[in-house]
Order: sequence, then C-alpha cells, then structure tokens
Amino acid sequence: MPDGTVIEQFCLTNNQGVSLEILSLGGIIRRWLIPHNAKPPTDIVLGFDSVQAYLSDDSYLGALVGRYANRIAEGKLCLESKNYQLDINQGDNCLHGGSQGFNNKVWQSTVLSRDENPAIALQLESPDGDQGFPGALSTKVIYTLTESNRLKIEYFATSKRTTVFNPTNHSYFNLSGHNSGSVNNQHIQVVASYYTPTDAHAIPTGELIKVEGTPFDFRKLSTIEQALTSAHPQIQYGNGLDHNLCIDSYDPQSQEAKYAAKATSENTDISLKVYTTMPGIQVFTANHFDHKKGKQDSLYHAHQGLCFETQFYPDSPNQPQFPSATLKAGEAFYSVTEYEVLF
Ligand code: G6D
Repeated sequence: MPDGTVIEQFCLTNNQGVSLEILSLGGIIRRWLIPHNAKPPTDIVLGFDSVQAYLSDDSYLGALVGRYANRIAEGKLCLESKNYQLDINQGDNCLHGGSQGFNNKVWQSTVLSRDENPAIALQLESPDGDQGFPGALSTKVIYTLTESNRLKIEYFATSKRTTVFNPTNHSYFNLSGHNSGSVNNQHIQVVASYYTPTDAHAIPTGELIKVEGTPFDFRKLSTIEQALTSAHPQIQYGNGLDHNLCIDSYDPQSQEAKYAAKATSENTDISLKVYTTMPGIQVFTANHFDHKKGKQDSLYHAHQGLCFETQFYPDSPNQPQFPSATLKAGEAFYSVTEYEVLF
C-alpha cells in the first residue's frame, strides 16, 4: 500500500480442486479456480494482478463492500431523529459506503478452520463518523470453502451506536472464464417476483414492481442477452442490468441462507448457485467496462462480468417500506451468503 502496509494473499483449496485467492485488501476475491480434467482450471472471477490496479479502479472487483452496499440518496441518513451526511462519491449520492469504503481498507486477516473446512476471518474496525456513518462498528467476515464447493460468506457486526449496515461481496463472475468475453449468452435465474425500479441515477423510486412482462423476469432460466437487448427504459438507464431484485424466499427471522439465484455457462458447463439470508440481490452486468486491463494482460469490456450482490435494497434508510438495514446499538448483526459452484 502507499503507506507501506503489506497486503497478504491467502489461498483456500478443497479436496475437489477448487481454490480461491483472497486479499487482506478489501477482502478481495482475486481468483476462483475451477478444475477441469484435461484442461487448465477456469478462473471464474474478474480481477487484477496488482494492489495498485485495485486501488486505482472504481469497480470494486471481488471486494467486500460497506458500510452500506449500493446507494443512499444524497448521502442523507436520519436515525433516531438525528440527521447524518454521508460521503458523496457518485454524482449526488453515496455509493458503496463512500470514497473510502470497506473495499479500500486493509482487513486484519486470520487463517482458521471452520467445521474442518479451510477458512479465513477478516476483521475491520470502522470508527464513529467513518464516511459520515454514526457508530463505531466492529465487523468480521468469514470466508469458508466447503467440500461441496460452496464459498460461504458470513457477515458479523456490532456498533456502539445505532447505525446502518448493508455488507456484500462485489465479485464479477464469468463462468466461461474471466477473459472469455461477454456473459450475454450465459443463462441466469433469479427467484424474485418483484424488483425496485430506479431513476436515471440508480436511486430507487420506492416502488416494488412485478417482474412479469419486464426484462427483469428471471424466474425461469433465461439468457442475459434477452435483458441487455431490451428497449425497457430501466435497461437503457444503465446500459444494461444494474438493478435490485426482491428475493421471494426472504425471511427476516431466518439465519439460514435460502436459494436465490443461478448462473450457468454452456461453454464450460460450470454453474453457480447463490443462497442468502438477505432480502435483495443486485444483478449487474459490468455495463461501464471499457478496455479495463485485467489479470494476465486481459482486457475487460462492457458486459464481461455478472454480479450477484446480495444486499438490503438500495437507499432503504430513506424508504421505510423496504426491509430495514438499521443496526441498533449493541445488536449483533449476522447474515450469510453462499456461492456454490457446480462443474
Ligand atoms: C456502477 O451502478 C453501478 C454500481 O451498481 C456498481 O456497483 C458500480 O458501478 C461498480 O456505479
């Protein structure tokens, strides 16, 4: 890092030959290798080969995101009758916890075994007032790679004062290989009957709209291309998919991750299933990528990656009808998201 801090890279490997490389910078998932009998492994996530490339990029490749993933309109937060102004880092809004969000931080990393599976725990202290958020927040994320090829991501947090907390992981998947071109011909399913439409700046209008008859209807496995080529104004806003879908199986009382989404590549026969305890999932297709220099001298272009960011809905602190992301002083936060790879 510019201040001389050394970034550590950890490798989690299971007996099926799946392995992941994870950085202490931002908890970034840098590589996710899926073995093949006769061919070299397929790396299914986009990323970079240097710390400097991650620090100078604005796309959160593979990173843990927080204190609040996605947007908070105008960075305005009102909690317990107190108003807070958050860091504005995209247009008029706060995106992904502000310009110095969790993705840019160096996390205290500990290798451990969890239920006899290889795991790494990353811990971060976010001080009161960090990017404008109230409350000194202690957070821990545990990545565990299981023998059933699931990467389990558990999020823990407590705060000294009431705050908001909406963590996610911002991996860009390409199940045909990180440097294989667009994801257009890959198929996805999202078990969501509603989505939250936005204005032209990706701020939710506050409505919950049925996906039926829209390019956001992924209740049946569909190609990504059918959505990206839609003339629907919501797709036009962001030159692709960049929307929160409302997961049907969400249960605020449950701590068990429920099936939410799937992606599959016919080129490699690799599939990914997503399970989560969170209410929303941002489906994002890297719409703004343009000759982004990635790993092994690859170039990433628009629609070359697919994000399944599990989350509270965007701007939920300002939308009381959305599930709440409020974390009360002293309350213990727990959520879990699991990414299962089938090959
Ligand atoms: C763009 O609108 C998108 C976000 O959803 C994404 O997380 C970011 O790029 C990396 O701002």
